[in-house]
Amino acid sequence: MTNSTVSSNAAKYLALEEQYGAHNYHPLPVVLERGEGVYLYDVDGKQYFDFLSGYSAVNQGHCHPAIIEVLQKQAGKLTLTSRAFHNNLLGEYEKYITAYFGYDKVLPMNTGVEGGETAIKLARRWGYNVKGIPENQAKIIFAEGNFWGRTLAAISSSTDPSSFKGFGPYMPGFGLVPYNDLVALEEALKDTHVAAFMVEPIQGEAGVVIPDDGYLKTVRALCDKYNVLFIADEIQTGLARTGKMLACDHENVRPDILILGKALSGGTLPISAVLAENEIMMQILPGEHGSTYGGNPLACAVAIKSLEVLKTEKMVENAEKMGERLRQGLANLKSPFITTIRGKGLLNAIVIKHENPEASWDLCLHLKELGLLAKPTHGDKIRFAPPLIINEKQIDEAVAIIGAGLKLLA
Ligand code: IF1
Repeated sequence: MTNSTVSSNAAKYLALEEQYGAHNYHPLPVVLERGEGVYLYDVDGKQYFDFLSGYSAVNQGHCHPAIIEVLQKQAGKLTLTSRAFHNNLLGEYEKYITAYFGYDKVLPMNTGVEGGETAIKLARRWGYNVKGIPENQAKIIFAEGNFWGRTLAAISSSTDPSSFKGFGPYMPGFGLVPYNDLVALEEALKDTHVAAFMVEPIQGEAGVVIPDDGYLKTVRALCDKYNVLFIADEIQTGLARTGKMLACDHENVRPDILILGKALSGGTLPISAVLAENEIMMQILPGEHGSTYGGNPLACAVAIKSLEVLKTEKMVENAEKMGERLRQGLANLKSPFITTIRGKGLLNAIVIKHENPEASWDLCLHLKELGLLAKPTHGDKIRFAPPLIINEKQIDEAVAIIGAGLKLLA
């Protein structure tokens, strides 16, 4: 395993985290202090390409000027009213985002996992009130390899021991089918107690796993056939990341419940949203769900601008074009260590094959030294997901860095 040194300046910060912070992460040894567009800068002023984008939370680029301007202006005016009272931005935001994605209503939350929890509560409630599932018998089906957060419900659907082991007992009423397996899914949906199937259109954490063409279309058809809600977790794949506004748009399918997060704030603060038609959304009555910060005016202002710039700056089209260029550039490296290059738009991953089991980590350390930040997921996969504002010259520079890093792996 390559040792990566940090400057004495950076070491100070690592020591503080080591002593005073929970050890719930294993970050790359780099200490950042500034972000601008596709670049991050460490405490010593070194510049890096950000090829993780906060796990797709920074689609619009770090500190997007228009988003920051709105953030700063609203922050000095009104940041939180709680939902005990109304404010002048929540309705405006709700109108904007429901028109943007074509749903009757939105339920605003904060983190992505709260969005997932909200979607499951809505589905269960719909299951009881509309589908007629007997009380406390509702089932939710998930795909193996899913990741939708760290709460007890989220880990109860996980197939990754590093997510769920040692945190039991687990949430009842959750079932699993293999991802991209429509025969298994149809079998599971025949159970009349199933309220919903919740799935990522592309599995992010699993290593950018893309289902077969037509998978989402058939998921939609099977959910219709068996009167089951299709919940799309677009927290990582949504908001232009895959070269369409939503990853579901690649197959023109419309989920019954759409979950958004991450880039909904342009990487400035936690904002998530759950969108659905009235028949589903109105199953939750006043006082039955919410959150202190859900729908706060600061988040509303920021989310409107974050959504707006995706369109005005044509980030969907750019993600598609730059993603093609990135994958082609990686292929042209003809590296003996890359066995797979996969992705849609600017959600990509390479799979590394090397006798050294730590090769992916070592490669990320080399890339850090060369000026590009990325991190392995599940051992041998490295996600490459830069901000969607990246241009051709920057893609080419980044590919050259990745090529140089791969050469150091030999
Ligand atoms: C961490 C992973 C990615 C998500 C999808 C819901 C959520 C996430 C598809 C929950 C969050 C984050 C969590 C973050 C790292 C990152 C991640 F590596 F953990 F798995 F992206 F793949 N649905 N993903 O990807 O959203 O509650 O975090 O706002 O936990 O370190 P959240």
